[in-house]
Amino acid sequence: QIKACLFDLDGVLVDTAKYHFIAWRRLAEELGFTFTEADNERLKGVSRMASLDILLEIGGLTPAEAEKLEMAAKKNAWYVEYISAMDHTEILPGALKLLQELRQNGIKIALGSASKNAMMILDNTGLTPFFDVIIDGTKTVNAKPDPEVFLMGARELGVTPAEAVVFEDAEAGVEAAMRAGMRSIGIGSPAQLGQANIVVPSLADFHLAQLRDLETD
Ligand code: B16
Ligand code: MG
Repeated sequence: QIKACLFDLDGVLVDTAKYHFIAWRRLAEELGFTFTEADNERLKGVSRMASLDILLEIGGLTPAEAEKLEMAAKKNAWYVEYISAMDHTEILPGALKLLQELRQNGIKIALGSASKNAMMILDNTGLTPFFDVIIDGTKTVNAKPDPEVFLMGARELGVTPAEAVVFEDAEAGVEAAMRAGMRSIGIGSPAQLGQANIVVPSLADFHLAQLRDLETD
């Protein structure tokens, strides 16, 4: 029986990918190269430093570690500036309704995000009260596809992996769910998230009955 749902944040509950994109693009411009929206796809669900490595690879740059830390800090300061202006209007379609339905049905809810800025985003959008447990990038050591973030979430909720379902928009996140022994709902395209048990274009296309169907699979 499914007792808990674990949600990724960026790309599932809120569209912060656009803010990550403009902040990384600003850094690339400053470094003298172009960073496109297609390039940005590669950064989804990936940790901050791993994202920087991808960006630098695109630009053909190999700076020293200290410089890299400065670059990441700069990008993050811009990103925080952008997300500090977020409000509830930036919650993605279907997210609020699903969270409300889950609560009404006694299903526990956890956050499983790679972001170190998750708390600010949850607070600004008013989503914080929905969560029984919040696991974000400040609590984990290993980035997705490592299953750590979801295993920690399930443990704190007091459910087994088999009783938990993960909602993810990134390939690395779906893989992390699989490695945690959890079923997953992919939010996006089947071409990219084919490993998930169910793939829907957005949370607005997901219904509680589909969660029940998973139990009988
Ligand atoms: P930060 P998620 C991830 O969040 C983003 O998808 C990814 O693009 C970002 O680099 C990562 O968080 C780290 O974020 O720089 O704010 O710590 O999708 O796991 O909720
Ligand atoms: Mg995501």
